[in-house]
Amino acid sequence: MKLSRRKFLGGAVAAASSITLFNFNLLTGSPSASAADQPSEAMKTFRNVCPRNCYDTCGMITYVQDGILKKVEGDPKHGYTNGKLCLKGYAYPRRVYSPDRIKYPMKQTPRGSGNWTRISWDEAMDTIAKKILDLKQRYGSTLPICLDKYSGNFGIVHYGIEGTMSSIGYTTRAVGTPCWPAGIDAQTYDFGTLYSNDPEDMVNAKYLILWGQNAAWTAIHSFPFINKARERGAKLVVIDPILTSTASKADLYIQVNPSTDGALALGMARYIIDNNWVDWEYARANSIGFDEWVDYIKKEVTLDWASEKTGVPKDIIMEIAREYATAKPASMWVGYGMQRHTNGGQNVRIIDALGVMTGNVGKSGGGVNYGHLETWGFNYNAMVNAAPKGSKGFIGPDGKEGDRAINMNNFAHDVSAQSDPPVKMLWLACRNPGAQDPDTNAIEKMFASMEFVVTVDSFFNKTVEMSDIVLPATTHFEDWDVMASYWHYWIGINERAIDPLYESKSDVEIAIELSKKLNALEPGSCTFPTSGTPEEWLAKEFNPGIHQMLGIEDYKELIDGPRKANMPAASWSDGKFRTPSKKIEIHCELAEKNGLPALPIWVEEMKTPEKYPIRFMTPHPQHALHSQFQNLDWMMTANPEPKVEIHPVLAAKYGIAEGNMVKVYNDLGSITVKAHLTRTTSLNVIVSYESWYKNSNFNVNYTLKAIPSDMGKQATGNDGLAFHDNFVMIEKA
Ligand SMILES: Nc1nc2c(c(=O)[nH]1)N[C@H]1C(S)=C(S)[C@@H](COP(=O)(O)OP(=O)(O)OC[C@H]3O[C@@H](n4cnc5c(=O)[nH]c(N)nc54)[C@H](O)[C@@H]3O)O[C@H]1N2
Ligand SMILES: Nc1nc2c(c(=O)[nH]1)N[C@H]1C(S)=C(S)[C@@H](COP(=O)(O)OP(=O)(O)OC[C@H]3O[C@@H](n4cnc5c(=O)[nH]c(N)nc54)[C@H](O)[C@@H]3O)O[C@H]1N2
Ligand code: SF4
Ligand SMILES: [Mo]
Repeated sequence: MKLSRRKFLGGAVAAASSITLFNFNLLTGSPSASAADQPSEAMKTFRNVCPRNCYDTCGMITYVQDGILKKVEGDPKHGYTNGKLCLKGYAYPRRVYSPDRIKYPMKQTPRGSGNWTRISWDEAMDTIAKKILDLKQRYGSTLPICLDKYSGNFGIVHYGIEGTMSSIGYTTRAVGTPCWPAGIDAQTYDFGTLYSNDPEDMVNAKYLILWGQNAAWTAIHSFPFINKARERGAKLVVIDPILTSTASKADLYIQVNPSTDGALALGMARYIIDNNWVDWEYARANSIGFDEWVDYIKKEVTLDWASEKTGVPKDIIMEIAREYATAKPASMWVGYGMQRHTNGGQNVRIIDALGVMTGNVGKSGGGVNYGHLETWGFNYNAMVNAAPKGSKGFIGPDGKEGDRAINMNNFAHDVSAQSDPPVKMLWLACRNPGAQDPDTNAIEKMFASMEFVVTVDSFFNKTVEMSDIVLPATTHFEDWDVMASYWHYWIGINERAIDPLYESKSDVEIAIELSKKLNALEPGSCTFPTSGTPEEWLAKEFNPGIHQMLGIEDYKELIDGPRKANMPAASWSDGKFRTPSKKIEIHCELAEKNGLPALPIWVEEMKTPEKYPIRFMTPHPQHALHSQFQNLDWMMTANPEPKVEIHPVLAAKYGIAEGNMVKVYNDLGSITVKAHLTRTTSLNVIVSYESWYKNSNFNVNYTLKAIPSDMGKQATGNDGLAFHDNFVMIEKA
């Protein structure tokens, strides 16, 4: 029977009889047993951690009765998230028991038709394994198989997804990160790696600049620490082209022209030099090239130039320069939004240098804070699998045989560009390129050209719609895992609080199933272990280094509560920088070798094309984490539809009124979305928060070109994406 997606989902609701049985309460999210005559078990609690790609990585307490997840709360033992969650976190029961969850392995014939039928795990694995073996036989290697995994679930055991691929042979891999690569490279050039102060240490700041960072939405648990600093007298400055929720909380909001933050920081540096607020002793003792940079600023930078470039009045530049340089200690938090530009990495390097010049690096209450990976030293046991004997790989420029890397940030084009051998099969897990990647039309075309597509997910998202087979993924309440954060220093585990719902399996269990099937069909064709429970997989991730860092002897101690890594509050407080020179490299030869300026000098921003004079910014949404959460009923109540925010003066120019439908378009594609007129944005910038709404074609990425940012290659394999250098035209639809 041919079912439309809508019909199928309707059918799925009826199939979820276990939920209706429990009288799932729409308002509280607490399923209460309707069978009143049945004695209930006592409520049990479990420890979980939100595994999303979110700064906060919240500790959770999960309440379970009679095998049903009743509610989740913040874990009071988690010192950073402190017993609170965001709305998305509290909505987890709506996600776990969502009628829209993918419940069983399903196949779609033909792909894209909406004609889904339920199949058994055995049939799913048989079809997939036979396709893998067929491709290997036809092409002499598994290189036609391409994995795209990113941040749907950042749990350490989920690196088993990479393990699935390495265990079948050398494959094609999407490499890179859309989040933060330009800034990572900037900090790698400057300090040797990215390494930030403990965010709890923000309480010690006397002055705080949030630079292109929307913490009120994307890292809400930082606010108690920021507010504590303010109670102690600190001033909060927010620099953003949009008057965000975060900006609305600031003592001073600075509406900077997009992509000109480097000019603002250079203007500040000039004023700091002119007034001799420079911490010469710190800068000269700890860095190389500092005087050369000061000479550049004296020669090339004026306050008038900085003001004109950035749109920030001169007296404001002087005010923040003076305050930042003299507050001691002053903290900067550089967000990922501001580096999503063609000069984004360079702008971060200039901001880094501003921190060095004022002696704010290596200090409690200071730092140029961006993120860190200091607590991620797990074994990645599920990821490490030798390719089967005799596997043929891709010979890289270094002559070594291995996987073939392609650019995650230009996925559609890079997959299509492969010819020797071509990519024929995609495996997607924790990844939704149909919604999240640039150039959605190119993504759709590329998917259509594939022989076979497998997606592992929990919801029928845009990528699943373009797949042949979908496998149902467990949620983190149904699985064991361990979670680290790229922002705070806490680590916690996910207990299996409830049994996997329906026929869902975790990503490592899927790898086990695939290995069994492949080895049955062709012995030796897959090296992934064919046994192991999820908890055993978790246990294998720990090592003495992690134990010591957390002050534990066994991972089970994390069931009593998350632990904080034993590390200094201030990054770089030991002055041991990880650059080749062991100093902060204001003059960086590695950057120069990579074709970038050696010094943190101004690099021009991308110019607005004449045909498309409006910048279309698409930052991260409040009620979604990319394509996750916004599809849930609670989120639809909180935020029922997408909007494009337009300044009233710009709207008037195009005859657009509040609530009108607006076509936003450029050479690449178009979207039609409802206008919201607001002065929170500037005259030539419109804003739509990227997100996936259920039953909606809204997807900002139809208009987004895959323009690279300036940095990222050095540390992450590929340059980042200039998401916010996207230009469009608008008209009333
Ligand atoms: N609620 C929620 N939380 C999230 C996410 C989510 O989707 N939803 N995503 C998570 C992920 S994966 C990431 S990478 C992080 C991202 O975390 P953030 O960096 O906070 O998020 P963004 O919204 O991408 O960008 C932050 C701000 O940068 C601004 N910006 C853009 N261009 C410029 C510029 O040129 N200069 C300046 N000064 N500002 C600029 C944007 O207007 C935006 O307000 O958040 C994580 N947390
Ligand atoms: N226009 C625009 N586009 C952007 C951005 C932007 O600022 N503007 N931001 C970019 C950034 S920073 C990021 S990080 C990317 C995010 O891109 P993605 O990582 O693709 O985004 P998500 O929507 O978080 O997750 C992808 C999928 O993982 C699934 N998933 C969750 N848990 C599991 C699991 O345990 N197993 C499996 N197999 N699947 C699971 C989810 O259901 C979801 O469908 O988007 C990028 N795209
Ligand atoms: S999405 Fe972020 S803030 Fe919300 S519960 Fe998860 S980790 Fe916490
Ligand atoms: Mo991200």
